[in-house]
Amino acid sequence: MPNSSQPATGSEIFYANEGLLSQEDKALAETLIADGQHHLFSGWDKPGIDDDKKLAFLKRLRGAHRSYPGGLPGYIKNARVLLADAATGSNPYDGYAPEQPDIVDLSEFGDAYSAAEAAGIAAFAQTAVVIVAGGLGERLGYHGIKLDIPVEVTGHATYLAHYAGVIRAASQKLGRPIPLVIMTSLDTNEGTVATLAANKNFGLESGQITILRQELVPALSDIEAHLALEETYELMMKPHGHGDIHMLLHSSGTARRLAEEGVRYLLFVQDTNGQAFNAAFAAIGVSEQRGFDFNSIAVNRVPGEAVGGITRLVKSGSPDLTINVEYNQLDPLLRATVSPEGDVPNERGFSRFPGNINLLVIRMEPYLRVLESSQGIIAEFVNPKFSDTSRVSFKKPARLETMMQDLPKLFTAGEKVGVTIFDRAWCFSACKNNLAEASEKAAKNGPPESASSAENDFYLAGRTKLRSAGMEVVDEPVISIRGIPFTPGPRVILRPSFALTLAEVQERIRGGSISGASTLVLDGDIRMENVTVSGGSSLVISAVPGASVMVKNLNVSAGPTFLLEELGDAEIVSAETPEFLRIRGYEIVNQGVRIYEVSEQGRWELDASGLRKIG
Ligand code: UGB
Repeated sequence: MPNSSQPATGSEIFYANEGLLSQEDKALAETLIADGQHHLFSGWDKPGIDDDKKLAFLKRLRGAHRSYPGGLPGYIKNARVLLADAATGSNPYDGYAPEQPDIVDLSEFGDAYSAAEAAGIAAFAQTAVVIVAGGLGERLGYHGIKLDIPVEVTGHATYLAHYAGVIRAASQKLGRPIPLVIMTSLDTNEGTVATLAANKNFGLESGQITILRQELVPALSDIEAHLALEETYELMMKPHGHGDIHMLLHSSGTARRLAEEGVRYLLFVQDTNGQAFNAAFAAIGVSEQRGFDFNSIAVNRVPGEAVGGITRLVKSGSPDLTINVEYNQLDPLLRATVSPEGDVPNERGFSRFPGNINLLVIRMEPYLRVLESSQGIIAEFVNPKFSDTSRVSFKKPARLETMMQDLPKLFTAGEKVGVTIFDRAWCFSACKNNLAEASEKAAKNGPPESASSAENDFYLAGRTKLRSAGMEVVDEPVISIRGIPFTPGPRVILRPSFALTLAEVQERIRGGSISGASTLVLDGDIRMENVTVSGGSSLVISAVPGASVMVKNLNVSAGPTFLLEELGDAEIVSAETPEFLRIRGYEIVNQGVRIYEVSEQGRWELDASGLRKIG
């Protein structure tokens, strides 16, 4: 026991309290004390005071210990190694020069695109979709889970409804339930589970969905990796990053189970990219065709934007490494090597290296190997902000982080890493920024990545598909809504139940035209021949599974429609206005559009004389 004239040390006061603790907690605390973490206990009171707080504190420590492979001692050990490197200011890319990675360019449609898409939709039968949805959307200023945000406010399909719609349609088409894994966090788990329950899993079987919840990791207060306290009895915890998905797929046994069920590819998708499945099938096809073990779907990157650049790093005596260089590290790397002026536009106006959008196709076999050897801890890093040049203490606590795109850093056996480039708006339009930030980006000709630009691109993808099928599409002139460019029409929504691939759209549409601020929504097994939608009118057709509808020689040019109405200054801040509208600055009002709803199975026809069953 401590001498009464001196304050008790962490270990003394801890032992004074040991009667409170379970064997497991005691063993963990002893390990931590032996590992130099006495301070965690030094502020404790004597037994009888705040005992409930002591137990809650130990529960938190236990949780952090259990959720990290190697437990807290492993975390502290990894942290010390990384912090020592950070203190010396060592550059992970020292000696490497960036070169172009192995790129397949599918930014235009054509034979190569069609062949890749055909190979990919077949391989999708052995693919599982993994959505990382643990992020909070702080930049967006939205308070719910991002998966609940409608990707479009004509039919109000949320991101999760849209993704699930693709998986449902693909499962039906391919005759196999496509597995869906969703990574949640403390912030998003409850909301995600509630949304799935409220929507009956969006028609997916419950066994089809796996939820993996990521945990926070302890913050580190200095170079010695002392775990940071908010206050006595309160451990400071921080997010570990989207790379947790690999750890969770490993530690939960999900990756191995999926492999045993025949899954050959994992497709990783961010929470709010409504364009992801326009490109995903062709990208999976490229992985098949080229034997890519790790295939990053990428875009032409705008210099300075917050997406990483994918480069092949070359250094004599070391194997080449094709990897995402995160946006904060790209400019210094370029300055030190191939571009003294830094991350500046090339002759085409883009950054030298393709932009990572964290839409990844990973082959299961090498993935399992890497998970096994790393326990799923993928290339952790630490980014401490040192308080002075002695590089010992921090301005604020740091933590270890991981990024899901860093997996190739652990490849060792000659795995093939490649990049597939698509047209940007076709494969990527995230909903990440609030209107003020988005309009600043737009003013600098950068991608706004707001809810409005994401919706704009969602309709654009619909128009692009119709055009590729030979339909005449006449765009309205672009307007600006709160500083963000928006094309008011035609607004085209082709649900996954209508077509998953470009080839299917091309097969289902013959001739016809669409123009003005018109709306076309097709949901189900529908074919159109010589259909005209014009004058800001609307055509909405929805058919249940088992019903097929042939729409022929129809001309829609009047009637109630969907009106785009901008929100006024008062409405945009009003608590009465739903937040999903406030983050986009407009609403789309249904004036009472007639919906051709086919709720009975069989063959149907719709033409100028109306809708009727023909078989
Ligand atoms: N996410 C989680 O699930 N858990 C976490 O702990 C953190 C995030 P951000 P970031 O495509 O625009 C990435 O925060 O990290 C989920 C790439 O690193 O939106 O700034 C979250 O829910 C970058 O190279 O992105 O940047 C969301 O679904 C570039 O690709 C996803 O992870 C950039 O995304 C991304 O989280 C981009």
